[in-house]
Amino acid sequence: MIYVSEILNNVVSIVASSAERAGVTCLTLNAKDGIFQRQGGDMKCKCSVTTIFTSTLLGISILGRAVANDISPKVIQVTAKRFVFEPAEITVEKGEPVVLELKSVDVPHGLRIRELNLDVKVGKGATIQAPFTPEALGDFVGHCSVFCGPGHGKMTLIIHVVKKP
Ligand SMILES: [Cu+2]
Repeated sequence: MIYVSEILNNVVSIVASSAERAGVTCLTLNAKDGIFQRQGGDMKCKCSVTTIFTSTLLGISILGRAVANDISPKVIQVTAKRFVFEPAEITVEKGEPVVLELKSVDVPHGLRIRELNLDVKVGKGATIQAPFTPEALGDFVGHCSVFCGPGHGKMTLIIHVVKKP
């Protein structure tokens, strides 16, 4: 009986320690008296779980920051109203994704900038999101593309596309 439990104990120890190395679990089992018991595994287990938890949190926060800084597009809010865009000029970086959030506070308006492949319309009192990535350097003049009254022709938004610093 002792002999059998000795072998069993060794097997369990090997399994437990390889599992532990793999970071899966950290229970140390013992086949003493034919009953599996934890043997001093608790403290180690807590440490490992805390370490894994902390590393995971750290990883998520680093990843989150990377996403916020580098991957998610910059949102630029522009308001359209008879007969201006506010602000009337914005600056973006070449190759950097941007989301233009265009809001109309009165009548329907639009914005068209052929060179930047931008052509959107926004309904009365609505807000739309126009994602784009400027691929050319320069100053581009966008025009309102929905007739909105006598000053419609002068309603422009200038987009400056500059080099990334
Ligand atoms: Cu207009």
